[in-house]
Amino acid sequence: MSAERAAAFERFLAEGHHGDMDWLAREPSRRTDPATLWSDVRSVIMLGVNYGPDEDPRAVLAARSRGAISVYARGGDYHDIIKKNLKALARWLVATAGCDVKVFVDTAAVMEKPLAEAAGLGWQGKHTNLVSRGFGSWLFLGAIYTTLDLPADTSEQDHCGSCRACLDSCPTAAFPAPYQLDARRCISYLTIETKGPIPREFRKAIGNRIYGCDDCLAACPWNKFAQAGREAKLAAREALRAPSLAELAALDDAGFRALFTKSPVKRVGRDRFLRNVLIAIGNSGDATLVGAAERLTSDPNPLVRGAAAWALAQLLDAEGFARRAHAALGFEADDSVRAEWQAPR
Ligand code: B12
Ligand code: SF4
Ligand code: SF4
Repeated sequence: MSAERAAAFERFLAEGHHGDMDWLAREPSRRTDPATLWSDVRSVIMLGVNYGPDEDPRAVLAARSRGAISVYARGGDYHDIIKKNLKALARWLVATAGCDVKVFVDTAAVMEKPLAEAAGLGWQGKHTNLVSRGFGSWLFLGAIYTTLDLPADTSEQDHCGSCRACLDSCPTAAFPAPYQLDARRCISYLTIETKGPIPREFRKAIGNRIYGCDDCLAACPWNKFAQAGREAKLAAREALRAPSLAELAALDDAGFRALFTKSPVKRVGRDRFLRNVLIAIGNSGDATLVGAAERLTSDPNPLVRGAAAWALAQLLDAEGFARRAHAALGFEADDSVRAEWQAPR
């Protein structure tokens, strides 16, 4: 990876843009220098898998009583699906060329985007993701590190030009500058990585996005060349295209696991997911969802109870909320939940 990109990564960490993702800051040289991760590596083969949606993923944002799950999480878990395919390819490589290999998708200390750019798959756009001339912003990435000495491809050029559609589309102003993301402001980070309550300043802007966000990707004009993905296991499940918030709010642990079996959503667990659903309920303007939020004010998990209090604060009038808060504060012992009942709306 170029020294310039390595320096940009160091700056991202120094500015704290990684938030609570401490694992990103652990041994940064393993990310910026593949040979530090594995000293035998001679070449990196980068792969992209098209997961282009078959509809505008932003359409569901207008259906405020429904939840918006980002495109990458509407189907099966790409980590498992792509890793399986990469392993098959790696086995073939080993059998054919007699080399050693390691296979990575997302979770290892590998900077997949700069590596994919260097391999000519696309360029890192102003939204910081890889954009491809053939597939727009909808490529998952994976890597095969190998001991084989392969000729290097030509790196792709930046084709963003004067466009800034992705930067202007972000609901939470998460880009301090083009090509830089402050993850702490990104809805993807807030709904997936954040373990505690979502900071108040972002709750309204989150709208009905309950897992991830696609706004900057979907705004990219290069998507006009994109095609719907063809990997059946990655295709959107009907139940996850625009799920009803009322139904999601009723999920217990077993129901959550059953609905999200083999889905990346499973990773956040039922309680964090319900927190997100309650933020969306608060933003729905739908009075029929008061009962769902009300039920969750007595959930065993404080994260859920606190988000339920916030949702009620949005849906009830001031007098109704004050009455409800007074009753709850009579028995609520958790400080973070008490703060939600006491906070100004
Ligand atoms: C941490 C992480 C996140 C974090 C931080 C995202 C980020 N942009 O860093 C959070 C949780 C927010 C996140 C969100 C998402 N993620 Co994510 N994430 C990762 C992960 C694990 C590491 C990324 C990383 O190293 N970040 C650290 C930053 C500093 O690195 P960077 O983005 O490359 O930053 C570079 C630029 O800032 C650049 N730069 C700085 N200044 C300048 C100036 C110029 C002129 C240029 C050209 C460049 C430049 O230099 C830096 C170093 O290269 C990768 C998987 C992996 N192992 O690589 C997936 C990955 C990046 N995520 C992915 C996806 C799909 C998403 C989401 C779309 C999911 C969703 N729908 O909600 C969103 C997109 C949000 C966004 N706009 O980036 C895909 C992206 C695929 C692609 N086509 O690029 C990846 C590659 C996973 C995969 N295997 O497919 N993600
Ligand atoms: S994923 Fe959403 S919140 Fe995150 S940077 Fe893109 S538009 Fe902004
Ligand atoms: S929306 Fe425009 S600026 Fe953003 S990545 Fe796409 S081409 Fe680049």
